Amino acid sequence: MTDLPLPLLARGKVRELYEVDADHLLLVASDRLSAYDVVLPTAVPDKGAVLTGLSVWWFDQLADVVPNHLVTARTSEFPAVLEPYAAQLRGRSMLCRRLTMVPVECVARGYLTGSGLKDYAQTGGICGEPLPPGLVDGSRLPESVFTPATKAAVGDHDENVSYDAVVQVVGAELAAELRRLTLAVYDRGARLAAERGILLADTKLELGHDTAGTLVLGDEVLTPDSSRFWPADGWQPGRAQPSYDKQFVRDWLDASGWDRTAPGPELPVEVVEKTRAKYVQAYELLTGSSFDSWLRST
Ligand code: PZK
Repeated sequence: MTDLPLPLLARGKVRELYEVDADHLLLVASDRLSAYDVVLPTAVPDKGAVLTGLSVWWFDQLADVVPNHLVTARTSEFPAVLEPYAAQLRGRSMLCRRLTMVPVECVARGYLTGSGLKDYAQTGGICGEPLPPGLVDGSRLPESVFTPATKAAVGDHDENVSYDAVVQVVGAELAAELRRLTLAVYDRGARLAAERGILLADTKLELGHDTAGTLVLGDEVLTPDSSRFWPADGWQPGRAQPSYDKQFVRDWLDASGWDRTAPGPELPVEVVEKTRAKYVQAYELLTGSSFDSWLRST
């Protein structure tokens, strides 16, 4: 994906994490996208930069709620060893402070879908939190809920766990802080996005401690890869909601006869172009700035 002269610490489905020095990491987002849990062979130009630009913007919006790990996204401020790679890294990479990550996937949901819907169908609640009867796929929840999960091995799905299970892993004090911060980030993000015509159905955060022991927001935040983005004007509880960013891809894949096994088919250029436009549109709607201005600022 990216061949940097740095140790690769972790590789996600569509991004990579490199060790820069003892205190710093470089998070690099690729232009790949996954659909039906398979990473497709076709890149969507600028997707990594859109997600990085959104994350950086959200970090700033959320600065009064929680501190974050971002040091800089300007390639000119990256360590000198990365200078030859500036063109490949521009817009899609963040130099971050190294944290000690909390081993809990911090998820907040404001709408019922996905694994939350599955849990609700089986138990009448999510992660042990009861919910009213009669909710359907896409229903708005009476209030946002913290639905933590434990990290699964690469390729597997995270497993929803109860709040009590989180207390067992990290203690009562940190569990309460994780819940408070996760809901505060989600509520702020969902309120702002809804004003711009985008429903943030749910989001997944990664939190960690810095060397001073402060809880810090890591990873990428409130992006279409870490959250479900739905167009507000297409919202209709009782069915699967259209995806803000991936719907053209899903529609084309559904009609292609693909059996949802890897590697997946190459996407036609018009699907790639329409999908790129959705990512750029999400950036510009949410931030109120041009995507070009993001690229220029890095
Ligand atoms: C860290 N991840 C998840 C993200 C991947 C995997 N600031 C940090 N300090 C220490 N560790 C992490 C972070 C961050 N962010 C994040 N795993 C470790 C992850 C991106 C790509 F492959």
